[in-house]
Amino acid sequence: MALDGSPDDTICAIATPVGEGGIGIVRISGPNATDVARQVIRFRSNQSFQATASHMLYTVDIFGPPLIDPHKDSVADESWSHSNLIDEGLAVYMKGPRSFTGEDVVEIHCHGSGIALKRVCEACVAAGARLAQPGEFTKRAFLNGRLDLSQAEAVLDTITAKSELGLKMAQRHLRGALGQQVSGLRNSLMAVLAHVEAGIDFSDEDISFVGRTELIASIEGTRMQIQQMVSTATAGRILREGGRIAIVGKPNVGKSSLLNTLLKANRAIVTDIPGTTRDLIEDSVEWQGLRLTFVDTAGLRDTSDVVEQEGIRRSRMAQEESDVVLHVVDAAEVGKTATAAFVSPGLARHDVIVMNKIDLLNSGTVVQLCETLSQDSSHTVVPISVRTGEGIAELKRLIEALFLGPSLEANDGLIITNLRHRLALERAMSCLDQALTSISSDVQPEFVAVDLREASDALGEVVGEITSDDVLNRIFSEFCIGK
Ligand SMILES: Nc1nc2c(ncn2[C@@H]2O[C@H](COP(=O)(O)OP(=O)(O)O)[C@@H](O)[C@H]2O)c(=O)[nH]1
Ligand SMILES: [Mg+2]
Repeated sequence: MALDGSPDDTICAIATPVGEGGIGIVRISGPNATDVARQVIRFRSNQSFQATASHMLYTVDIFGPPLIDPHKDSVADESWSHSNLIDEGLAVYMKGPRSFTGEDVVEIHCHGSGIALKRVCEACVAAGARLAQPGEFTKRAFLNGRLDLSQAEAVLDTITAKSELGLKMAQRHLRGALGQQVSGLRNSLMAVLAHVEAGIDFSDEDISFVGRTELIASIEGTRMQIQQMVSTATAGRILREGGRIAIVGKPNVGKSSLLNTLLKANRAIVTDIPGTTRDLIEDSVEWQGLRLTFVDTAGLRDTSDVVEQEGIRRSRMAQEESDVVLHVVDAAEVGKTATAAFVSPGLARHDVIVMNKIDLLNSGTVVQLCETLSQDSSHTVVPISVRTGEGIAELKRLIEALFLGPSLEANDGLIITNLRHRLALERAMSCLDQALTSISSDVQPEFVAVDLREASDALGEVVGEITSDDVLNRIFSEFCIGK
């Protein structure tokens, strides 16, 4: 949705979720916020907005749209009768710039009734406010310099957080940690750029303001820091959206049993009949603040059953769409045949081989099979028994480590969770690469300056110092109305 409408308008919206709740809040922001509110609420204590202290809560009666007296052509005082009463509640006035948007803000808190809130909003519109567009409050906060763009996006991430860790990261971004890091990098690039440009200006006099080695070292240093940030992006996406783990393997190896154990629920049917699971079965759990979705799949085998064939096709798809794949094999079977038969060609970097049913073998054999299988496949092999529970804790720890381990420690725990940020950082990196190539092939400093400026602009986009209206509109239209 386009965010037209003048920034000088006073806007209003229901700020709490749809549905019934203890309380609901209508937020009004803009130059006429108090004028609008004055027509909708009456202070119980006979106060007025001029006299009320900012950032205090007051008990109020809330009234519907004022009736116009046709003879007087103005708001009739008697019309503030009880027939117009919507609800009683509280009002708070936050005088700009000490408010979320930086403008004058009034919040009207009433009971969380959908009807009451809608009527309060209508009353505000009748009193001269306009309904806010999605994200318009946050957009104003950004335009008024209350938040940088990465912080504004963190507001959305906070609202939509899917896990505790996702919330924690959104909060770090909201407090400006990412903005500070990126601005710091941008400032150091600008300093380098200034030197290069000074070098250009004085080139006739052949004065080199910054030594070549120094220049290269400085650009490489910045590039490395950006790369470190980019390397956290996969973990960031998983924090935001959660991770997907597919459980695949031949029929009857214990995939569904494993799913049930990991979910601690009897989600999938388990039988000793091969081909029991024919469709994808998935469910999510939260571990260590991380939301993980496990997908149980149909066993992979040649079959003439069309339903099972479709199930197998879906297994392959689930495998492709997952971040991690658990390849389950039956320990007793591994013992019988050459291990090569168990190393599926579809093994990807993060995949794990899970050797189930180790309760059927003695522990010496298990250790030996694990070693051979992991050597032949160059993958981690985790021996487990769903039946006895052996190895399950180790498997869980491994999965957690795969998702969060290295990236959480990189970059001081600050993680890139937003695709837009990642793309901008990658662009900055490739501009710096270009600059480094230019320097090493001795091209004119002017070209180096262009690349450095582009890199610095790309960083500026992350915090919103350099951003087009289109981009802003796209970002804020993702918000809900009232935010
Ligand atoms: N001995 C033993 N049997 C298991 C174990 N895990 C699963 N099974 C059995 O193996 C059979 C197939 O299990 P299921 O989960 O349906 O396998 P799927 O076809 O891969 O989904 C069932 O009879 C399970 O009870 C295990 O750790 N040890
Ligand atoms: Mg199954």
